[in-house]
This record gives sequence, C-alpha cells and structure tokens, in this order.
Amino acid sequence: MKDQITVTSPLLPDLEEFNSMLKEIWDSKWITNNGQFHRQLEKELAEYLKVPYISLFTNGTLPLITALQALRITGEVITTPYSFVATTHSLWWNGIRPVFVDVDPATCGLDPEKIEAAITPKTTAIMPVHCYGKPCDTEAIQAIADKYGLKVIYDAAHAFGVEVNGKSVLNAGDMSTLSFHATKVYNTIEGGAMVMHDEQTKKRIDYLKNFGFAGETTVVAPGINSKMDEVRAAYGLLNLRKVDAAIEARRKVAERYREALRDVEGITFYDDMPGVRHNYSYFPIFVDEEKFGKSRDALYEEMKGEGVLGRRYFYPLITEFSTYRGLPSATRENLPNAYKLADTVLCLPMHHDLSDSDVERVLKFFGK
Ligand code: T4K
Repeated sequence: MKDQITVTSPLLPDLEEFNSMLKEIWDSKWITNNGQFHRQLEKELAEYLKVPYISLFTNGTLPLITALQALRITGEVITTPYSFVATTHSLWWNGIRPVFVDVDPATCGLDPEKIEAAITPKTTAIMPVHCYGKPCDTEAIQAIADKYGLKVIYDAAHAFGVEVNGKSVLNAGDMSTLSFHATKVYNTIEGGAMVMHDEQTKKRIDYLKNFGFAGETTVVAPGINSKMDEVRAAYGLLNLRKVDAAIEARRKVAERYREALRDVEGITFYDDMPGVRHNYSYFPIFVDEEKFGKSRDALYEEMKGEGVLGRRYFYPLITEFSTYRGLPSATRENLPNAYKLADTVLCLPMHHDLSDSDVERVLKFFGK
C-alpha cells in the first residue's frame, strides 16, 4: 500500500536546536514550575498573538475547566454541540448543565439569533467555539451576554493566530482558551493556554493552575495542577519561529483544494472570511450525497482504503454521546444545522507538510 496521508502532521522543531535547549534545561536543573522557558514562551506568545495576558497550560482541556472555576460559573451554560467533546466535558467536570444551541452553518459557530431563547434563570455563561478557527460572531454574542449579565468563555482551541481586522479573535469575551496539541497548527506536543484581559486575572489563573498556591504557605483556592513544563515550553519557543511558514504552507494547500473542488457538484467548503487572518487548521468539506453521487461515509471509507485518512470532525455530534443525549436540548429537532454538518462533513488532509503529489492523491477522489 502507498504511504498514508494523515489528516494532520505535527509541526516539529529542529532537533539540534531542541537538543541544545534541552542541554540548558539539564544544566539548570529547573524542569517545571514557572521556569525561564515557560516565562519566555508566555511573553513571546502574548506578542505573537496580540493579546495582553496569557497563561500556559498542560493541554487545552484544563484551561476550559479552570476558566469556569475562576469565573465561578454554575447552573447552565449555553454552548455548541458541533465541537470536540472536551468543550462540554469541561462543563460536566464543573457540575454545570450544557444547554445546546444550534450553529450558524455559515461559520459553524453558535447562532447568535438562537441564543436568547435558550436563556433561563439558571444560565450564567455562554461557551462558544471558533470551530475550525472560523471566528464566531463575537459582537452579537457579547451584546446578548451584556444584556443578560452572562460571562463568555471562548473555546478557541482551533483559533491560534486568527485575527479579525488586524485584531486577535482571542481578545473576545471574558477569557479564551487554546490547545497546543500535536494535531494543532501550533503545538507543544500536549499543551494549551488561557488568554485574559488583566493582570489580576492572570495572577489568579496562575494560582489556580498550581493547586491554588499564592506563596509557599498560602493556598487561596482549590486549584489544580495544569502547568506546562520546561521541556514543552522550549519546544514551543522553537515552533513559534516556524508557525508562520506552516500557516502559509497550509494556505497554499487550501487554495489548491478550493480551486479544484469549486466546480465539483455536491461538494461545498468554506472560503476565507473578509478581513480575517485564517490559520487553515482544518479543511472541512460537506458532501451532498444526492448531488455528489456518493455518501460522505462511502467517500470517507473509499479514501481510507487507499491510505488517505480524512476525518469526520465533528461526527458524531456531542449530543449523541451517552453523557449528553438525555438532555432536553440534545435533540435533532433543536439542532438541525449542527446535525446536518455532522452528517455530511469530512475534513481533508491539511497540514504544512503536504506535497503537491499528496494533494493530487486527495483530489483524485473528486475526479480531479
Ligand atoms: N476544544 C476543542 C474545540 C478541541 O478541538 C480540542 C481538542 C480541545 C478543546 C481540547 O484540547 P486538548 O486537551 O486536546 O489540548 C484530536 C486531538 O487529540 C484533540 O486535541 C483535538 N481537539 C481533536 C479535534 O483531535 P484525535 O483523536 O482525532 O487524534 P488522533 O490521535 O486520531 O490524530 C489524528 C491524526 O493526527 C493522526 O491520524 C496522525 C496525526 N498525528 C497525531 C498525533 C497525536 C500525528 O501525526 N502525530 C501525533 O502525535 O483527537
């Protein structure tokens, strides 16, 4: 069988450079707990991402859980079913009931027009997702939050480096969280971060990710341990130097896919949004079985059989999992757009390392 083409492939730092940073860590014997590379990566990321404050985490799930703790969110939170399960799991781990609201198919994000109808006296926050890195309608969401006195926590796991009119999308809402998992545009192997607006909040989050310690003998909150270690911070510093080139390589792949697929009947995809700096983290297509002459699943299996591993992100919908399917808002009738996206989506291979011949191998399945 030919080599497999995977949906993504991690951006890796230069091994020699990484080795010399490892040597520094070994020499210093300071391997975790707010070390020099951790502090440096926070500084460089804040500059790169154009955000005022950032706190590094050990993955992209714990900042979600911690944000809910920090803002003392309780009761019900309005969120999207069209995401990775970590989004709603973070609510579950805080004893919060997710209330699912349908998405706008134009952005894949929460449809602001449907949020108000889902608000109850128990609602305390909204947790939208910039799905595939496509910015939500943050202004409309903020207007609703302001009107009802709700907090907004963005799951921005996919939105590394995404900007709207030159401003980071990570500045929207009360807090935003990022994932630096191996499968993301920018990775620290496992890793993540939280973005916040002020120094006071950053301090509090730094306590919370370190068991709540505010000094050697003072614990101010029931914190958790979710700190990033020095090895991954060093890896992250090196990858930060390569991420722009990786995003540009992804953009070129997206351009080729779009050019080839634009006239394929039954296949739709997203174009760039005006004024947005995208990161091309995923390339979802949507398959209309009748027009394309083949179902999404048939296409997925056919590609897989030939070693081209697309992925059906995000199928099944979160509301189909046993934890959530009994909830009143978890129905197909309530979420028609999300179900349609989940039933028809296929993310094509998309990463910085795809060669022209890899792209051609993918496009062959579309008669190109
Ligand atoms: N919120 C959202 C919206 C998210 O999408 C995620 C994570 C989170 C929160 C939580 O963030 P983290 O706690 O994970 O930081 C992946 C990732 O594990 C997960 O991070 C990600 N979203 C989710 C969308 O996808 P899988 O199960 O699809 O990954 P896996 O192992 O099947 O890998 C996919 C492909 O990537 C492989 O076929 C090959 C390639 N790969 C993967 C790994 C791990 C490599 O080439 N090297 C590797 O080391 O979940």
